[in-house]
Amino acid sequence: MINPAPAISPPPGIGDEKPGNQAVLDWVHEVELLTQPENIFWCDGSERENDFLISESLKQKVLIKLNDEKVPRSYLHRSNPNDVARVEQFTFICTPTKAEAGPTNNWSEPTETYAKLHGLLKGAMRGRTMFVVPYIMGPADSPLTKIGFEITDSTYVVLSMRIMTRMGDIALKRLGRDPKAEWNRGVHSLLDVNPERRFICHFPQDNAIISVGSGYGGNVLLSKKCLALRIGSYLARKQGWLAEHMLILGVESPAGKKHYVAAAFPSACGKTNFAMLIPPKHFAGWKVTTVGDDIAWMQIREGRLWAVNPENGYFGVVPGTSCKSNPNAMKSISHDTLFTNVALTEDGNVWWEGKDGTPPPHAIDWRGNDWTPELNGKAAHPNSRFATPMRNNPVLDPHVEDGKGVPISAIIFGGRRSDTMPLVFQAFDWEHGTYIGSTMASETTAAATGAVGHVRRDPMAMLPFCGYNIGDYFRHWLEIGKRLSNPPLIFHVNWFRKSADGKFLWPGFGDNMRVLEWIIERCEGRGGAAESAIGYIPRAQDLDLDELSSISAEQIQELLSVNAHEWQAELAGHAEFFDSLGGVVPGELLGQREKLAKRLAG
Ligand code: GTP
Ligand code: SPV
Ligand code: MN
Repeated sequence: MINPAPAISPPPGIGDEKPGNQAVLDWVHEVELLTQPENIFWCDGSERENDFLISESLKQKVLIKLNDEKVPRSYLHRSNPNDVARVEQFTFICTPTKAEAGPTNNWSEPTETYAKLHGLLKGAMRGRTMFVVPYIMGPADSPLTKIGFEITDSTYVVLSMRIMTRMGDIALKRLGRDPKAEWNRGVHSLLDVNPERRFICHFPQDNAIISVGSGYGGNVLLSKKCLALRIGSYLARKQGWLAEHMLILGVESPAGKKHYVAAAFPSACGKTNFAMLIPPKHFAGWKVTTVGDDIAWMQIREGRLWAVNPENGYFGVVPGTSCKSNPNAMKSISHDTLFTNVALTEDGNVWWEGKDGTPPPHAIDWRGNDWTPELNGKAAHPNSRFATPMRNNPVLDPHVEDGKGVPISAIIFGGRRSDTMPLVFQAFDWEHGTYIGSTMASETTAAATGAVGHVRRDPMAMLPFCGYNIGDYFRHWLEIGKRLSNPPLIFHVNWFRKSADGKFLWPGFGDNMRVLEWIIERCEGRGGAAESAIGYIPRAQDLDLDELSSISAEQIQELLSVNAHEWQAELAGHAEFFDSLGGVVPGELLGQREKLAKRLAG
């Protein structure tokens, strides 16, 4: 077998500064005894360390340097072609009982799972360097902030964690010397990057994660889906807050009034794009700013929900990103960016489907093979990604480092639905909104392995990320609502409804501002709507559609319509989903389904 991560030998002064906390030292020693690495590299997050790791990764061909004039200080990584997305079928929640993991998670018994994984990890880092990455999730001064340590044998993981988290000394300072301090233990090894030995396992009761056999994104950047969502949601329920798969954006009107909204869309369904939205010309004076593009941690203060983004960077979908669809993302990734699985042009630039300009006559595709536009294959993998620091975002919100977070006026659920779901509608109240979130559905995307384009229920966009029983999660949402004297209003959007000839009805992207403005108006007690069976829906005259010539009045009607046949099927889908959960759904939500059925029956 070719060793995918040969050891590196740092010069003195790099990788040798141990933390002062004995509990961490003990744990690292245990993992060292198990995995038997050639050496241990203690990461401090410094520039010098980063430069060294980049130079070693270039030597080992883990990274390819891009043209420094076209994309300064940026690199391309190609993952193993068998390892290009999250693997939900190999993701496990290893709570003491199966009931705690609930009907939507793969469960495996913790003692047996530790034994199996320790078997796989035994000697796994022979001839390799074991990196210890200290990091925090959340602003330095937030009460929600969590400390994590990730042990990994991949330099790509270390370099990505430096972008995606606040990494290094900042975490050691926060940890201090207290042996009882709380921190997450993450162990990652590439092993031989074999899908048959690929497991992403969570032990929420131990605040621990073990991931083996992958080198890709959400499988291995243990801060992100594993800690911030799966373990995070488990802790959030115990501690009375919410850990959600949501973007957070700020929206300021020309009069200077600012609101924050959080939105849960499933993977590859538009969070990053919405979080960086540039309003169309017609909305001169409106401004959208980004707090986060993927994860929101929210707590109750003074009867409201306040949100922080635990991350430090964006791990975003590349294909489709252009100056037309998302200019702020294009600026963000124009320098200091780590690309994964995009195509490489002859002049050392990056290329992907949907980028501005004409395709290059020749490139190297994401697998490392020759590519020309005449070939039918994709140049970039559909789930190719960028990792870029949030500091690169020209519309980064000024409150992103604010430990108390930002107050949330609206929560938006949304999915990729070619039919049934109107462009936007508003829940009657929190309980109804929780029902809408709990029955959400979306077409599957390339962000996870498996079939793409089939509609599945994905409650609150958390199906792959809820670290405990989904019934208890729904109950937690209902409980949070009861504690809020000033709850956010809840909405559902669908940018992806299609006409009979299979084309998107709504232009999307910047024009989503038109929907966002209506949402803000509703939050301010203004904004017209018609009451329908499914919630409040704007009439065409309630939306600002000026200067939107690309779309006809009939299309608007279709976008805002509730089709009785489709909604009967939808209602049946809700029942089927709730039934499939085997009795864990709270009575309030079953009651909401009955009420919806009555309203639809008219
Ligand atoms: P994750 O990082 O996987 O959680 O994805 P995400 O929810 O951040 O999705 P992202 O914004 O990266 O968008 C995913 C895909 O949807 C991209 O190909 C976008 O171009 C496309 N997309 C985003 N917003 C819109 C929209 O308003 N309309 C249409 N038609 N496509 C959109
Ligand atoms: C998602 O799939 O929702 C992502 C990408 O944000 S990954 O980090 O791979 O999970
Ligand atoms: Mn995501």
